[in-house]
This record gives sequence, structure tokens and C-alpha cells, in this order.
Amino acid sequence: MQTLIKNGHIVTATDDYVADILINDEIIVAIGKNLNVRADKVIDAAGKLVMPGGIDPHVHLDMPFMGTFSSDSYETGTRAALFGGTTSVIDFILQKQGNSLQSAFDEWNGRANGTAYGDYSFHMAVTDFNESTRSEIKNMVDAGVTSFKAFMAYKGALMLDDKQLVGLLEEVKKQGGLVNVHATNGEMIDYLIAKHKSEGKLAPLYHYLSQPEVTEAEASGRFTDLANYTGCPGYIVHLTCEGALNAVRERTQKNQKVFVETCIQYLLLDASLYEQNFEGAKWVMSPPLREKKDQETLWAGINQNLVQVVATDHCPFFWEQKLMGKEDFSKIPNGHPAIENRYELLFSEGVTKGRITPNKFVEVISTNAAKIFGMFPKKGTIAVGSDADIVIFDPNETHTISAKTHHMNVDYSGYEGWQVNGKVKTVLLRGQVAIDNNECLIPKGYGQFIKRGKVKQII
Ligand code: DUC
Ligand code: ZN
Ligand code: ZN
Ligand code: ZN
Repeated sequence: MQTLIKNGHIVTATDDYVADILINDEIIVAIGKNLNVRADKVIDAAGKLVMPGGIDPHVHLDMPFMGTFSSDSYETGTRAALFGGTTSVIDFILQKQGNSLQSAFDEWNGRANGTAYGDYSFHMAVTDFNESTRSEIKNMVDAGVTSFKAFMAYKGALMLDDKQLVGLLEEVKKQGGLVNVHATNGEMIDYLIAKHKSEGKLAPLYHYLSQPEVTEAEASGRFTDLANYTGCPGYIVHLTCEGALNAVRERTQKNQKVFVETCIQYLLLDASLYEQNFEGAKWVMSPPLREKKDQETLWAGINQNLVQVVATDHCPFFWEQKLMGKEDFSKIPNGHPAIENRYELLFSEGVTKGRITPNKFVEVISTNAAKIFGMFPKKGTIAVGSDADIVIFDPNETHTISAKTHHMNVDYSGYEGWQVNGKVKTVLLRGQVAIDNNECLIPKGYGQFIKRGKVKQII
């Protein structure tokens, strides 16, 4: 099957030009002006941007967490992602403490295989690093799970102490992988949560006040130092604030290296949302939203190449689930829905408002994640030989975000009523038209596991 996309304005992380794209089955086979070829299907993209499908390397689908499950499954979550221009996601497998990595891998694989619409891969969250899990790291890398998550918080369920963290970094380095980290000081956060509760301070605002900037700045610096000591490539997930980015900046000046991800919400929303009684629970996530000055630092960090990826930490819960914490902020399931909104919001708030260039947009929404996580150039760009994961985007069509029209399995939106400039019109996933004019055209189970390669430090 040959598909021809004609006259689109192609934007990659480095280029910007008008041309045709020829796809044979799943792969891009030619790019050029006025390609004179026969095709089974012709898509007219004149006047539209043609960009790589989004890669969201930080999502939580169907995740057991805080006594419940995140409400998007592989089926609903990857489908919603496609509607919003994201063709591949990387989800986090959570090892159960005391159990093997393999058993967790099997569990997640069982949920995703045959149900996902979009392509997916896994990070392995190692929550119990010991001699037995150490011996499993190589198997995971061989299976294409080349990144390992460490939580420096959530003691008793997910957290690794520094002894375990250094051991994990050493082993992952040896096997050619990368460690991504939830970098906050879990001990200090637990202390502040207990203190607020003992003072009867139980509203969502105290979730925010229990995770001050210093908890993230301290852990981000500590992680970067430990990763650099071991020589293991490190990646800080969901970095939110000036203090944490400055900790990274200071270390890059000493020639230390660490990759940094922020999430769309930390660029666009701020902590004033916690000041409204229980309604603020919609944005209870960890780390919490920060201040306007932090947003400016993060936008600047993107342009300074200190922040390489904009993800979501998509972890939705129904309002009913959020109500589990009605009387106690520490019981509100942490997370918010964004998998469908990231691509359009970042374009609208970033490119349309002149904060980032279209090339930078492609870099942080797709290309850099593909490079860092061993999927490039199969994923993350528009080039001959790459998978035809393509978004045809109308930069001039505006629409409004609402839970009434979104496809995520959750009954509110963190962005209700936001005006978005730019709209995902058509999405191709491995050459198949997956989304066209607000309709999903591929079957459940079309999504494939992406076996990732070893980490190359290429950005
Ligand atoms: N933070 C969240 O808000 N949700 C899931 C896990 C996390 O670290
Ligand atoms: Zn996290
Ligand atoms: Zn997360
Ligand atoms: Zn939209």
C-alpha cells in the first residue's frame, strides 16, 4: 500500500520545507518536491504543517496507585493520545517490592498487548533493588526495556534509598541503559505531610505546601551527582521549578550531564489553583504545580537546551477517585489527565505565542525523546527509512478543550475552556491513517510494542 502526502509544510527538529512524502506500508520511502508516483491513497496537506507524531515518554496507564488505578487503560489512553497527535508513549512498569522485574513486565505486557491503539514501550520502575533484581537488569535491556525508573519518594511503596540508587545506577551503566528518576526528597515530604496533618491542615493546598521547591532542588542535585559519579546516563522526570533547574544548571557548568523532562502542566498552570477548596484536587500531582516564575524558568530552560523533553505524567483519576482524599489531602490520588492535550497545547502556548520555534517544538514533543530512549530514527522524525508516524496539523484552526469532547477516560479536564490555536487534523501511525477529522480509523490492538535500543548519548 502506497500513500502520498502532498504539498505539506514539513517541520522536523532541524528542517522546515514544502515537499511530498511517499509511504510504502509502514515506512517513509521518499521525500521530494512534486513526486511523480502512483499511490493508492493521496492526502492533500497544502497549507498544513506535517510533523512527526508526538512521543510522550511519561504516562501511567492502568496503574495501581494509592489504593486505586489510573483511569485510562492502554485502550483508552493510547487512543486519546492519537486524537491529540501522540503516536507513541512510554509507560512505567512498577515492580512490586519483593517480586521480580520479570513478573511486573509480564503483567504490564498482558495489559498492553492486543489492546493498545498507539505504539508503546516501557520503562521499568525498580522499587526494590537487591542482588536478585540486579541480575534481571540485563534481561530487561535485552528485551528492549532500556530505561529504569527510581523513585526518591513514596517511601514504603516505591522509594529507593541512596544505597539502592547507587547500586542501580552502577548496574544500569554496566548494561548500557539509563536511569530516570522522580527526584524529590521523600523523607522531607513525609515529615511535612505528617506535620500538616497533625495541625489539622487537610485541604489540597497542603499537598502543595508539603512539597516545597527545596525538596525537588535537593534531590535533583543529589541524583545528578550520583549519576555522574557512576557514569550512568540520568534523566530527571517531571522537573517543575527554578531551584531544581538551577541545581542541574550548576552541575552542567562542571561538565556533568543529565537529561531533563518537564511536563506541559508545569509550563502552563500554577499553584494558585490549589487555593480553591477541594476543587484544587484536580491538580494534585507530585511534584505539585509551582509559581509563575518557575514557568518562565522552564520555558527559558527549553530554549537553553537544559530541558530536552516536554511530557505529561498523564495519570488520570475520576472525580469520584479524587474524593478519596476529601478529608485528607494525602489520600488524594496523585495525577492529572493530559495525554490528549500536550501536543496542541504546547504548539498553541509555545509556537503560536512565540516562546519556542516550530523546530524546537518538534524536538521536545518527539525527537529528543526518541533519541534519549533509543528509538531514533525509527521514531521521532520525518525521514526516509523512518516509521511513517505523522501529524498533519492546521496551525490556524482554533478549538476549545473540554471534558465533554475529549477522549480520555476521565470526567474532568485540567484545561476546561482553554482556547487552543492549532488542531491535529490527520494522524498516521506506521503509514495507517489512525485519526482523520475527529474519527479513529484503526482497530484496537493496532499499537505495537517498541523494542528500544541501548542508550546513546547523542543529544
Ligand atoms: N506523580 C503523579 O502525580 N502521579 C503518578 C506518579 C507521580 O510521581
Ligand atoms: Zn513521578
Ligand atoms: Zn509519573
Ligand atoms: Zn484538540
